[in-house]
Amino acid sequence: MAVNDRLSRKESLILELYKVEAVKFGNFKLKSGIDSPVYFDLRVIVSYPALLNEVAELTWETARGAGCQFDSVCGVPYTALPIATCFSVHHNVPMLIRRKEAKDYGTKKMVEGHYKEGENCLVVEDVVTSGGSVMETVQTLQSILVTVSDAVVLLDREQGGKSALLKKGIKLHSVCTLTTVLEVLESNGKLDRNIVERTRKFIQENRFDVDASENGAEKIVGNPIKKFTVFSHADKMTMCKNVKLHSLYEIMDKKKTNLAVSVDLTTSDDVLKLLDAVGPYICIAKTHVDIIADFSQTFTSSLTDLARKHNFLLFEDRKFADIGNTVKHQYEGGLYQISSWADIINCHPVPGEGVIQGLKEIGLPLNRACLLVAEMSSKGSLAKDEYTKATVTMAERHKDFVIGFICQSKLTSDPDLIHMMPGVQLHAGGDNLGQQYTSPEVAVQSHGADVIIVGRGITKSSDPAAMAKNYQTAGYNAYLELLQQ
Ligand code: S5P
Repeated sequence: MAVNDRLSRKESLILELYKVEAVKFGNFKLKSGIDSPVYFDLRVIVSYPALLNEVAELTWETARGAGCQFDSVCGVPYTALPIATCFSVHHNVPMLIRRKEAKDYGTKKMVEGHYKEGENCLVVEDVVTSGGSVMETVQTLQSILVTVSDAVVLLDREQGGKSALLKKGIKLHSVCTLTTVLEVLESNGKLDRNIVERTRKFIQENRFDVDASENGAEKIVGNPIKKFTVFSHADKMTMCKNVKLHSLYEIMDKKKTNLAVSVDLTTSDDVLKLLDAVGPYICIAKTHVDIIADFSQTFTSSLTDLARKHNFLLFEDRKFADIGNTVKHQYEGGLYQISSWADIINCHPVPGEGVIQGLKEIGLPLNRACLLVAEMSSKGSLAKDEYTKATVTMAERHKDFVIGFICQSKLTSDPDLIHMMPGVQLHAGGDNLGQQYTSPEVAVQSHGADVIIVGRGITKSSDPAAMAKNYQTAGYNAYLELLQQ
């Protein structure tokens, strides 16, 4: 097809989209309360089959013209689904459907269709602003070990999505940009200069502030990166006084990982096998030894052997929550003798400082460390507000033993206190028992997690080692990006 021919098709497509009000100009109040002079709602194109077909054809030609190679296509739900369907049917390429329902994620498949691990999938989207929605679909595909190198979009709003995606290794190809839309509509007498200028100014001033791709209608997602004072792991090593925390930062720096795996498996063999496989990618192995059916002292000595072999710390997630005298016994004695092998334990601050004092009496002489559960990832958690604040004060008083928090947000900039965040998976969602997930990137960059804790995201994978590597890369890259801010 001649270039002029393509340009004229693009022009008539833009005019058609304007005609059916898929692109509107005026004053639109976005969900955030911000007034926007432009609004895109590509959902309407399903009512115009010829238009949908043309959108799909031009998008397909753009991907092919850019030399994209792929085994399958996947539309970002929901607006891009019909576009991807047209690709699939007209060009005989298999399609994958990404489920959007986050609920019950733990028990439901997130991707429908047959795929092979390692196949390359082209992600299709209608409008890209920050690139956030494309990235969510990419991460879902990566979580099933399908790779993505390219995404194609009808309209790039030129608000930073293209470079944000490129940073994550995804090349974005667009049929048209917002600049093209403005030029075409202005030269065809649909928009006057004032509107064009106003729209350009709005777009420039709102880079990364809105995400227009959710269901084809605009929504605010906020700035992706919150500013914290961020220090490198090497810097933290020199700043922190606690020896155990120092050795953790040393491991994180050396192995280039901020990933803790939560090995919630129920037999010794399964736990040990998994840890041997994911060992190279983690800084911490978190256990719940009381769920292991065949627990024995041999198991804990194998655990410590693996920790030495792969250089990670052992964190027994026992969440002590009783008076000091009781937790002392629970920590030191009983079947599990936790203090004899776990580098790190945690406790709820709910009983008051006695719980820390009791644990400290046992743990400190053994050079062990403790985390306080300041916030929880589960829905309706009562650990919030004043409770969380009081937890931070408690931690500050016991920094010889307490090295930080299990939390969901950045609570302090004290280098002696670390933030470990559970409730992390490659894509947001939850399980059917109240667990809530955020992505490694959001955990690190928006919630200030120093360590991400991932359980089923890795343990339920068909290839836990490859998946742990994915999480290591996602978590560590998010940290590196934050450092460069
Ligand atoms: O708030 C919390 C605190 C913890 S320690 N939320 C959590 O999920 N955890 C633990 O992290 C939980 O006990 C489990 O071992 C792990 C999360 O597992 P996943 O499979 O949901 O990633």
